[in-house]
Amino acid sequence: MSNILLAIMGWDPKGWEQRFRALAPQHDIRTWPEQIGDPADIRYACVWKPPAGLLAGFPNLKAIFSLGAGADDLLADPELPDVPVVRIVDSDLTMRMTEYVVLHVLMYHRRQRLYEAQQRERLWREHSQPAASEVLVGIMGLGVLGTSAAWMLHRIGFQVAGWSRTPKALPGLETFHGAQGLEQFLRRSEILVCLLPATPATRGIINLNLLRKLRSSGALQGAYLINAGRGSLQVDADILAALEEGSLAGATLDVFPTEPLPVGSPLWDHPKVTITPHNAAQAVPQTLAISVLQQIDRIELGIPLVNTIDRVTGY
Ligand code: NDP
Ligand code: OXD
Repeated sequence: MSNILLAIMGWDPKGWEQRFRALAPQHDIRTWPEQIGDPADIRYACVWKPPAGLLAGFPNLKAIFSLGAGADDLLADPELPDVPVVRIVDSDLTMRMTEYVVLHVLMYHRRQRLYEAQQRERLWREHSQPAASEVLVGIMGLGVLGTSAAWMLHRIGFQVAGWSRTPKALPGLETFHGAQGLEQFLRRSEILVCLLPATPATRGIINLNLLRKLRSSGALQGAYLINAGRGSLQVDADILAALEEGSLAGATLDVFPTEPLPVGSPLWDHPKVTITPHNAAQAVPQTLAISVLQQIDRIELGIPLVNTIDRVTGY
């Protein structure tokens, strides 16, 4: 029997606890902060936003599992133990993100916000409708989530390009990489979808300078931003400035530098902004606990882990 610690902040831990106990009766599941017991017993930590320093108190940890796809909060802990950090890669989470991206791309493509405004005015007015094949979508971050969303948008008919750190070849998609590929990628993108991880290299990347490079003169006659990556990627004041000057025609934001988004933020009631509460791809214990337990099985069987975080690149 190995002892597994669940330390979850910001989400309701009950569903996780029940799911882990149901799926893994062979393990002793302990929950932070009430049921830690002897810290030396804990072999695996399954966590979401644990307080900095907490994990350093478990001397016999073999691995740390982020219960989400991103592990940036973990890496920000200066006392993070030197054991593998593993993130979630799961088809349920991936499909939820794909749904979110497709929903919001289509919302701009089909001018849904305009029709909602018209409905409030009881106004029956049709607007011209470009074909999806005329619209250029750019996905920043061609990892597990970005690639899945890119394929789905390609399937619908959009002209999709992606940007990543290292070169990629994806049939049917235009790909760009690195600093040298960024400008060309932006200049051809009307709808920019951001699915990058939070790392020192991506901090503040969605700023006014970047937003001004987006293609405003394409089929949509305006540029749009969808950020479901991390809040630290975006500069809120720059998004507002870009909306104000017209270099952005609309923005969907699921993540923010400060979460929850402060009630006083002007983003809340901006007519061109759509806000969701960091739930583009909800982490659901029903399926994700299985992924984590499979990884624990790998360790116990001596099989190498998959989806580990590279501490040098930060994702
Ligand atoms: P991956 O690690 O699979 O992909 C990350 C992608 O970003 C890769 O293509 C990588 O390039 C690229 N990238 C990283 N750094 C840079 C850089 N400096 N310049 C250019 N490209 C870069 O992550 P996922 O797709 O699984 O997840 C992406 C992010 O989505 C997560 O880190 C998390 O922050 C966020 N997320 C948000 C959720 C929400 O509900 N809002 C839910 C789940 C995740 P390369 O391929 O070359 O390595
Ligand atoms: C994640 C998230 O990283 O929910 O999985 O943000």
